[in-house]
Amino acid sequence: ATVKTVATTPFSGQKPGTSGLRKKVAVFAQAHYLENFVQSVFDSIGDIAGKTLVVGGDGRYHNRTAIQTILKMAAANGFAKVMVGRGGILSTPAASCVIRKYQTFGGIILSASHNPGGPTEDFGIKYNIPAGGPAPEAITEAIFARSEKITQYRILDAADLDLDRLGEQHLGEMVVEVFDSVADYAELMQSLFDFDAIRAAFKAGFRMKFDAMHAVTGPYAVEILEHRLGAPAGTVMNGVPLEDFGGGHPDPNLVHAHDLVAALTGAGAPDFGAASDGDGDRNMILGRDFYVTPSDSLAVLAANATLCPGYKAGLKGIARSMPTSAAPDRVAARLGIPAWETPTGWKFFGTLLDAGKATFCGEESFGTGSDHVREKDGLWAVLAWLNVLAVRKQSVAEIVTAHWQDYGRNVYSRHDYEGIDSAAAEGLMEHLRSLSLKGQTLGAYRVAFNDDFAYTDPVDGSVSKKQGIRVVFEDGSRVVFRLSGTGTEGATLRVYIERYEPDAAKHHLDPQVALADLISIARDLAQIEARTGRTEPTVIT
Ligand code: VG1
Ligand code: CO
Repeated sequence: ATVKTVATTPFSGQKPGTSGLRKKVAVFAQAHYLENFVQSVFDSIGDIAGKTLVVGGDGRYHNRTAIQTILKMAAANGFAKVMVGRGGILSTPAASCVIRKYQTFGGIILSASHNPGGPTEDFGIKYNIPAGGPAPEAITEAIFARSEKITQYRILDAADLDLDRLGEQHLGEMVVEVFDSVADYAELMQSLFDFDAIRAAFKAGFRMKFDAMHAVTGPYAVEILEHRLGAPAGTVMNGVPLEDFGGGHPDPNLVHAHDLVAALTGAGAPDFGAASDGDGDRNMILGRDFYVTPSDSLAVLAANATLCPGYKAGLKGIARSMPTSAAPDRVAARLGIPAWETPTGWKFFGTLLDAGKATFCGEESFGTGSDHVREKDGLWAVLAWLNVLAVRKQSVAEIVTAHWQDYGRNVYSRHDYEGIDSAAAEGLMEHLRSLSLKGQTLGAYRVAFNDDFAYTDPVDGSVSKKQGIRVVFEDGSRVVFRLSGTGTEGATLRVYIERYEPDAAKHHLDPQVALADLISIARDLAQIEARTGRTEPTVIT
């Protein structure tokens, strides 16, 4: 096999967003497009000679093609070894687990997460650092800068490898090891949670449904829930990963995980329901006729963490993204541990986890996780809930409502306006940025302050600006506005609404009702209808 040096010219817009570079498949399929980005990664991460890289993806359309290219480029650029999940499959948390366990020089994860897959849908790529987490901004910016100047890339002229055959193969000087995508991850989960207690619960008749949404978690969930924990066959729904996710939208929320929601509704429904997304890092938690808001899920798990063997010693701190509700902060205060508020995106939790300042982290966008890896972890959250349910022997609804009674409820909702005109979206954000609202009264609320959230990392001092417009009221209620950094079409406006409700008599109210006045304040402030033409959000969570 010979190394080819291929002349190329830059593509504009190879800038990683909230979680890597995400584009339509047709964009990635252009000659040199993927190669340019991968070479830009290899040129930006330091000396790779003799090192090991992990590669895998969520199995979506173009996954295998991209992996073959990356393997040949890794060989041509001097990696000694690449570890690939069998069939090219690795969930995002499993990739993080393997990077850490085998102390590799990071990994490349191929995913567009919750975005649909297929020839006309989305693809994505990101580099994770040796600690196992998404590359921090300094690195993603270096990759982008490199992509704008690139003139050539290196690739081995060789035949494709068999990604389905376990064991070692060779690509020139480089070893390619195809390994079991599930085993290391399942072992890690077993070390953190009380599998005996969960197994006993299933044996005693506890029932759940897990919706893998035809995405990457199918094989992980079947192995862990059905094989290791003894849940009945059929507990995992849509468990076979498909290149187009069965035509669905692998986003675990009330809109897209409708099969699961239907299965959890009514008297005969199972005790517990959960779903994960395209790449396995998100989770949605349901009880029978009960939905757990992700912010509450983080708070409840943190309050109950010591019931899980891996967290028996307690938590060092809790971190949440800025738009996530303050429910976890209340738990941190009670526990006497720090509560951290970071910008949106898991990459901002890495330094806190590495420094031992936080143990649990979460985002309102169905992301929950801990210091066991450096990504959010869908099945981890499911197992944490199973562990808590098995020990407390109460229903999901009982546990959450008791939590609200104890701490008060941070009533919360997110409204997404998807696919709006990009210029209109930018104009809307500029308008919000220009407002000075301090001291003004809006409906029943007085504005304490408004700003564009800026973050200084408490560990490495790096500064991230323009992370979302906050309008914070004197009673702690908030509305927050951001533009999505993961979409591939037009712009998506996210509006986050939160109000604290201490009165237990009002905890049962539908958040859309309880938040109605703040929702209309947010609409008016941002002039949503006038600027976007939209009267209603496309997705409410
Ligand atoms: C969204 C979520 C964010 C999450 C990111 C990646 O980003 O809001 O909380 O970290 O997706 O999740 P944005 O910029 O679209 O709001 V995943 O599961 O797509 O890797
Ligand atoms: Co994801």
